Amino acid sequence: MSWSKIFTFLLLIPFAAAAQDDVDVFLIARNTGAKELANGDTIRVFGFAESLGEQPGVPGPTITINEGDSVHIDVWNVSQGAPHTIHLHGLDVNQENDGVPHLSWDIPHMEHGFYNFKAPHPGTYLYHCHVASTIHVQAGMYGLIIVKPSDGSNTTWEGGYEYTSDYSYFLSEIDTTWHTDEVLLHAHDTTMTVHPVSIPVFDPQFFLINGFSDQQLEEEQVAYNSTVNQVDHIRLTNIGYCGTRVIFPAQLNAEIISSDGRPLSTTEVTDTVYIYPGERYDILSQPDAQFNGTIQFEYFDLNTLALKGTQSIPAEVSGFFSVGEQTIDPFSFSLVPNPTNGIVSVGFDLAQAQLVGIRISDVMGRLLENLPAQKLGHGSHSILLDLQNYSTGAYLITVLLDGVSTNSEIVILD
Ligand SMILES: [Cu+2]
Repeated sequence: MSWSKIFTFLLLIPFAAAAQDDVDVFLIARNTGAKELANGDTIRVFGFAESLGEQPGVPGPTITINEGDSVHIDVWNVSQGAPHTIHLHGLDVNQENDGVPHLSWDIPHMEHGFYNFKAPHPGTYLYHCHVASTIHVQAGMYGLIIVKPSDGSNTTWEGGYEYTSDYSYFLSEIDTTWHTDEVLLHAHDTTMTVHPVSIPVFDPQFFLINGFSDQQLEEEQVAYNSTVNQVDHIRLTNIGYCGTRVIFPAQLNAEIISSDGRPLSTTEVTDTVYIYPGERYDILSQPDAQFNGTIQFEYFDLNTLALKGTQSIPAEVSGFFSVGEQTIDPFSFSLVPNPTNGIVSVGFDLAQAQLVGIRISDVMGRLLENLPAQKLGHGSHSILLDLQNYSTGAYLITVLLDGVSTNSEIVILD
């Protein structure tokens, strides 16, 4: 097929039609990409792009679809040599669309093919090329697939957990010695003929989250930002050759709800998740305290369990709830007496009738008591708090107005 014919055809294909039930996805496979690493070096990569004019990204484009959608992924191989496929890792698709080349088919240079499937269970999945996959995956041919429930809502699955924000941490590594022409230009075929390639022992120097590492992560939108009591969804996916230990701050109350696209019958609250190559975990977080820290990622060797590298991303939990574009102004109140022998009066003025609640936490921000809210009219108010059952120490008192958290004050119990 000539280039002019391909170009004409491309113009006619909708880029990613967003029809409710029919989704067309377009991927260009290339062997000639370039990726800038955290140390400023640029290496050669393989990868997928959404258009001919784009460089392939590592990871490739994220494919987001709804349960029940009929999905048609049109893959064009303009890779200058190697055949490619798309393996839909973890999705229930038939043999024809599974993308394992010697068990189905592959896409030779300058040809294209469709992968068709009906999006099954909501969850987190991935795609990758399955031709000489050890090399092509490390070379960069992978991307994320997110299946949302049929209505596209922020719910984990039909009848599942509702959440506010959706975070994705896609883990992989790069060993630059695998990104030389010598390794990447090895002979390809799909007849399972052995072509000896001299590949160095995998010993990565770069440990990636969503394709970036170290100071690169500061510029990417990877930070976890939430507010107290907000429920968020965190998707963990590993397409590297290391295992990764993900350590969440305890304040996030991270709960594993699903694994490899299937809800767990018993969920588990934990601060540590081990994720091995090809695995996905869906996590719910619901921070119970203001917090400023990090989520840690520790990449370890699967054979020796030796720690190979670490990354961290900021995790910030704010005590102020946003209402639309606005943040509630800090609300001032007094604590009298302070220090106290056990009874303290919380005094404040209201400009209008509001629902008032009070929260008692320890100084680490851990919630100890959440007093029921009461409707109060405008004017001056004082609410007596009985702390006599608490041990001597400092406590954070937070007043909530109409369910919205204000700033906190410290009370000292003698
Ligand atoms: Cu490939």
